[in-house]
Amino acid sequence: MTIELTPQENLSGDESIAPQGFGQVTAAATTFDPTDVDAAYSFFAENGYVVLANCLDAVEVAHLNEFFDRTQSENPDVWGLGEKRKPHHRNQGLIFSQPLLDYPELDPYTQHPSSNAVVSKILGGKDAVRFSEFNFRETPENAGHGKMNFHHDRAAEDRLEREPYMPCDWLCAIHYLTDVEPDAPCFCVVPRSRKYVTLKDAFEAQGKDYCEVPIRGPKGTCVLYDTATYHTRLDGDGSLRRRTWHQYYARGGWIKSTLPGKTNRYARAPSPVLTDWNLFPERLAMHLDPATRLFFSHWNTAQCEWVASGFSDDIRKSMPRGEQ
Ligand SMILES: O=C(O)CCC(=O)C(=O)O
Ligand SMILES: [Fe+2]
Repeated sequence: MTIELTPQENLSGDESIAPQGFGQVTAAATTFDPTDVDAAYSFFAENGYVVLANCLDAVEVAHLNEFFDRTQSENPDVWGLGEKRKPHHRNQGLIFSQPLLDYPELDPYTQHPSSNAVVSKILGGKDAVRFSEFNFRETPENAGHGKMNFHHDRAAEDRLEREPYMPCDWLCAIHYLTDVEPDAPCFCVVPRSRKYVTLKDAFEAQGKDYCEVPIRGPKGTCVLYDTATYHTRLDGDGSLRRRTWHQYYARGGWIKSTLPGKTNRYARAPSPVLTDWNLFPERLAMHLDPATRLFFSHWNTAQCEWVASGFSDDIRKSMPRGEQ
């Protein structure tokens, strides 16, 4: 099956200047060693993203690529490669939305030791790290140009004025599973953009400091970004393939914070759920180890109903992406 991206119109930037954003693309991103936790954290706290080198070893990269190959051939429907393309994520390449549901072989990746220390520090300590979502994506060969708009993912209103800003509400980790060379599609961020309501606001306020940073690197590279930070998938030459693993984390627990004009009783609640459809399998949600149960404790109402049903297959089937 030929998969082609459907190009978006550049609504967040300026179409007359660039196909995506405002075309102020810089040369290269700074990369950190994930064991240098303080340096990686400081960079993230200031910029809203950080790139970590060598977060997956060769065996893991081979395993995950073999997982893509195996599931695409044995179970093409879960990738939207079957008879019918799936109703969601149709225009932006392939996605396997909920691979954790049926593949316990992926469990060890959910709290990966390479990035764990940096992830914990960003979310306010290891006891505050919660799981949100885990998916695999592929921009296939010769998929063309998607011109994905710069956007932020889910973001909390109070980010615009709370003090202090950190820890962030949701954190996404994208791991490259194929080499992302200059002509491949790549993740691209706008540093220090998480407190703007639109990309244009960031562009106008930052002036000559505004930039779009393309993140390229060998397989095993990990990008951590605050979901409130503007980003996109920057198109490559339209022919090279890119495979990625996307994992979202949330922040757990209550923390003190202040908002201008509010009493000092303001406190930040655990992050709300990221989506209304994402499900956690029984073996993780009901894990015997309390720390693992806490990590998988951010349930949405679909999950609550699934748990109440005794993790019924029929209930799962009735849910969007329940089987994809
Ligand atoms: O795949 C990418 O590089 C970015 C994807 C993204 O931003 C999204 O799906 O929200
Ligand atoms: Fe996004």
